[in-house]
Amino acid sequence: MNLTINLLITCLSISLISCTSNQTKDVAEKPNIVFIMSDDHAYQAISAYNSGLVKTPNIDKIADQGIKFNNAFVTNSICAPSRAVILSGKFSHLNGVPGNGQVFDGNQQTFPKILQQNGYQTAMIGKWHLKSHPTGFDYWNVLPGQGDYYNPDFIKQGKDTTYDGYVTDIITELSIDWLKSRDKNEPFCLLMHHKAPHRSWMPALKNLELFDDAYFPLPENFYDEYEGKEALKVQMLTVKDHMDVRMDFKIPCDTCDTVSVNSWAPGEYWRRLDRLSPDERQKWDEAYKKEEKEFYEVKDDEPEYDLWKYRRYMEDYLRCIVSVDESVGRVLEYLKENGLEENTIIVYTSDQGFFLGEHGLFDKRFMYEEAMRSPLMIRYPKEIMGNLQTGLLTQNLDIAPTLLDVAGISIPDDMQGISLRDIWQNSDTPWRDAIYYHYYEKGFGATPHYGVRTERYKLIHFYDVVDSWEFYDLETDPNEMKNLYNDPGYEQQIKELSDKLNELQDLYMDTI
Ligand SMILES: [Ca+2]
Repeated sequence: MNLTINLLITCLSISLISCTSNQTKDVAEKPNIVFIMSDDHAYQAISAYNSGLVKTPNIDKIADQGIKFNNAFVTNSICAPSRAVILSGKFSHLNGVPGNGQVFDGNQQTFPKILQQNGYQTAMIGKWHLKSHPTGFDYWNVLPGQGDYYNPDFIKQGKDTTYDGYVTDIITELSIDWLKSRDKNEPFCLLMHHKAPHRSWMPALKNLELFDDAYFPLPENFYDEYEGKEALKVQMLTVKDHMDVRMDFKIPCDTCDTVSVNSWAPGEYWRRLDRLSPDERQKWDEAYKKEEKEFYEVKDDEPEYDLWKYRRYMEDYLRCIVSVDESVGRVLEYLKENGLEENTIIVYTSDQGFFLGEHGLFDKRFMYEEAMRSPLMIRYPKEIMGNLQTGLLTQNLDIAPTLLDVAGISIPDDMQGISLRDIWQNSDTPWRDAIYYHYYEKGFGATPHYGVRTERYKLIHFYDVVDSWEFYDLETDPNEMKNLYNDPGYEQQIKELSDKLNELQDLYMDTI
């Protein structure tokens, strides 16, 4: 495998002595862990994955100097469930958080708890979103619920507190402050979880005019008509029809038609904006005047209005990404300046992927590629020489076992993931040939579904709101436009995937 060759060549070029001494140090010195996770960060909006949309030079560094996972998936594409899977290393049906409504039981086993029991200083800073207070952390300072973008409230070790500023900057500063104050004789594990770029995509005030002149072409399957896709016909998550003029496009139009579903009422949006000081609010209003003017020019011209909606979506979403990238740069810089680069494993990921107009959608939830797949990259110079990538099928389920493995701690038998360390250390390790997915929530017109994805094929069963099956050949149809489930000629492949689905449900103990 290419990975082995790359590693071997790099190792030999440094000389055998240095490789040997690294191995000795591994035993003596526990690695530090910095786990950075953003919320709803699509891999399409990371230049290491897609150079066409936005530049993310700092996030890219983690991939350039480490390993980039090109087929990293979640088990259940929505915020709280993904976080519970990552912490526990178990699927949603076993960790107690199948949807955003459940409370995470903090008494259960998590990887930070195990690290703490093994001498690690642990910290959780930023978006937690699991309803119960964090457990297993020496220090925690988290946003209540979804949190706010501006001058946000936090819960610091159980105590309500408020910080002035922009949430991404605050999470970064709190994280660096904690790194500075830690006991330098012990290894550490920092979880830095950004709120951004979650809806409703409110950028840092200094970035409100970024991308003003940019052109964002619609994705080629923006106008997917959902033929053979019964679940997509009933969802309420399209850019065209389900974004709110005020909350999503930031246009202060009280008479405009608006879409308010679930808790995302416009009132909620204004409450969030009310957090700005009068000076900040003035800056905000000034910055969006251009967009407001454009809105009245295009709103009655449908094709133009669609383009405009997509552009409004991309502008604010990407403005939020720019701050996340800056944050990663600041953390990398701190590690470098403090001699922590070599012995720290840095992970960058998102709690899931996100649709940036593919199939006409925003949001996540569905088992289509853009929502199910997340960015994942790991930098760990002691073991990964850099510029590696892999297409093996990985899941957020694997993060807990990976971090425990790197820390030299045995992985509990009841964790369901596999250590990714095997991928960069031992190319001959047999790897999974399929992944299992199960989404449960019904919000925004979404239908619960489960399915299986192999390297080439995907089989999905929607149940409850809509009962239907979908089957895709990702090699001939990477945009998942043609549901082949009822087409003649695929019976054999569908049978194989169906058997695989049953096998994985048994393996992971998911009784449907
Ligand atoms: Ca999310």
